[in-house]
Amino acid sequence: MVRGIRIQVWGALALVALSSVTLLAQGSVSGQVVIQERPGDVTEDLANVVVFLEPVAPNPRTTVKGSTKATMALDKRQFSPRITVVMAGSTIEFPNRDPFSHNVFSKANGGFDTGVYGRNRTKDQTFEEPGVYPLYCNVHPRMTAFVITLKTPWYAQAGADGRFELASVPAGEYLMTVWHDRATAETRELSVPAAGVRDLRMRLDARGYKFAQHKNKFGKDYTSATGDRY
Ligand SMILES: [Cu+2]
Repeated sequence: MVRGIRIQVWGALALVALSSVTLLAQGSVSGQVVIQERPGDVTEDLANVVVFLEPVAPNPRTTVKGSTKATMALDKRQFSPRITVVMAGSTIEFPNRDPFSHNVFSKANGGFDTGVYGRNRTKDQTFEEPGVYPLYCNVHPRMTAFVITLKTPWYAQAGADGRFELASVPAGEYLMTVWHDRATAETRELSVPAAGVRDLRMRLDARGYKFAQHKNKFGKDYTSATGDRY
């Protein structure tokens, strides 16, 4: 009986040791992104920054399959949140919380169109292909949002101060991409040791950004008839 307990204790200790080793091999990757603006412009949308790591050579330890569910509400004539990052294969719900009708469509990666739907109704869409999907509403020209679908689980959105942290990244070689809707994405190689990487400094250039009104789902300009009268 005593011997049995001892074996259990040793077994538990071995488990603790094993999980410590596993934990040691996964560090966090953190840093801060700044956006270079035209003179006099102040960055107010740093929380739109998305950072993700893709393993250079996928192996069983860095190949993770997963899909998640996320919600982007249609609320006060806006998508909320405005940017959502998920793994490819994930489904996003678009509940309409306004007392009038909305629509969600995208032309990217094959595109989709939920049709127009009213208050308290919801539609969902599964995003199979990895990529960036600009989302629009065919009723309200100012409603814009982005869904980013990835093949990697190592991604994060920055805070309002541009700081980001990706937790539990297995040690290895990665391509690190920093994305923002007003800038050209930057990609660099990143070697992640078991202890992780801290204080990365990344800079994006938004000086070339120019707002352009997108077309409606028919590829035409929005007119007042399909504009804000709903
Ligand atoms: Cu709308």
